[in-house]
Amino acid sequence: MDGGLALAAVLLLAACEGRQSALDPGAANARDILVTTWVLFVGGTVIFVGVMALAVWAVVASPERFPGARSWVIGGGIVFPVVTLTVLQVHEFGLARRLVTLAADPALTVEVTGHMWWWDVRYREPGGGPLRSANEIVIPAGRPVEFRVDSADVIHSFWMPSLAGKIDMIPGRVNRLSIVAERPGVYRGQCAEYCGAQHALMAFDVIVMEPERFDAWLADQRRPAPDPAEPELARGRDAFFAFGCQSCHAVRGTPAVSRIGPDLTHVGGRLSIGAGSFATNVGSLAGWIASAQHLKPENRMPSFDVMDGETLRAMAAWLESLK
Ligand code: HEC
Ligand SMILES: [Cu+2]
Repeated sequence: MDGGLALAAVLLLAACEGRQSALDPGAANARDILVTTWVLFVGGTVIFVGVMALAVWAVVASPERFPGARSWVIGGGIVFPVVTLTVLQVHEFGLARRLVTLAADPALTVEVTGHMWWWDVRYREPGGGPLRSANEIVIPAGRPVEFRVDSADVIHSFWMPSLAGKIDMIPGRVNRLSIVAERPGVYRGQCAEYCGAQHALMAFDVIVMEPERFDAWLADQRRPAPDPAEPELARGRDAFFAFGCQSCHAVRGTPAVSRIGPDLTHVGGRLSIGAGSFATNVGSLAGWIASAQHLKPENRMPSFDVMDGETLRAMAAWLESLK
């Protein structure tokens, strides 16, 4: 029994850490929310235990051993809740204000548009043009970053539990959020508003980099896709166009410019595909192309299951080479 309890406690505590945990904050925004969570949880527990103890006492004690009935009602029933709730409300106003306060001049703006069921991402530096990516967000540590989110279809919710609270992604409206990520690392975000069949597979990786590394990364992302270095990769690229992938995807540096699906210019350099669903490698890319509808039913990309194996491998290898 004791062993079981200890094991349960260890498992529960272990679940608090990790790349998608509101209990393991990596930014002031998330830390503020966590502190409030603990205050409510511990305070609520203490009050609950106190009220239950009083209730038991009231039942078992004889009336003459329970003096001051009136002052219990006024003190416990009116004064205590009014004082406690007023203090909490004031704290809450302050918290809400801090959470929505935008940095005066963010070092980077990241625009994110929710689609059923993936994320279109644009980076903008002050004075710079937009740089498009998808399903992965890279930001510098220690610098203020502003997110501007909206939706292309239904209401989604943009949530990076380790870094900030949720904000709704609403069609036709831009919601904003400022954060300063404190430490480099890989975090995970997730859509937090039910948005259809594949809501659960609408996630993304968040990579927080040291500022110098981030600058190098961003400069590198501006590069268009390189020309294929090997005949197999060239074959993969040609097949990409022969099968009409460009009708939904963009690969900068090629004639593919469509915005219906995720930008694939640097897809091979991203940690995952299918909106945070599968680790990126030649195998998962080939699997996705051949059976997107099997891996993520009803997503907006058809399965291309009519290709011969060699063509499929070449296409996957080309995409994987787009780092
Ligand atoms: C009808 C539009 C359409 C066509 C045609 C299409 N795709 Fe897609 N593709 C999508 C959409 C939409 C997604 C996002 C799916 C999701 O995760 O919900 C996607 C996702 C992907 C991804 C994963 C990207 C990521 O960052 O998660 C890859 C890789 C991909 N497509 C490759 C291809 C290839 C190769 C072809 C041609 C054989 C192709 N697509 C044809 C619409 C399309
Ligand atoms: Cu969603």
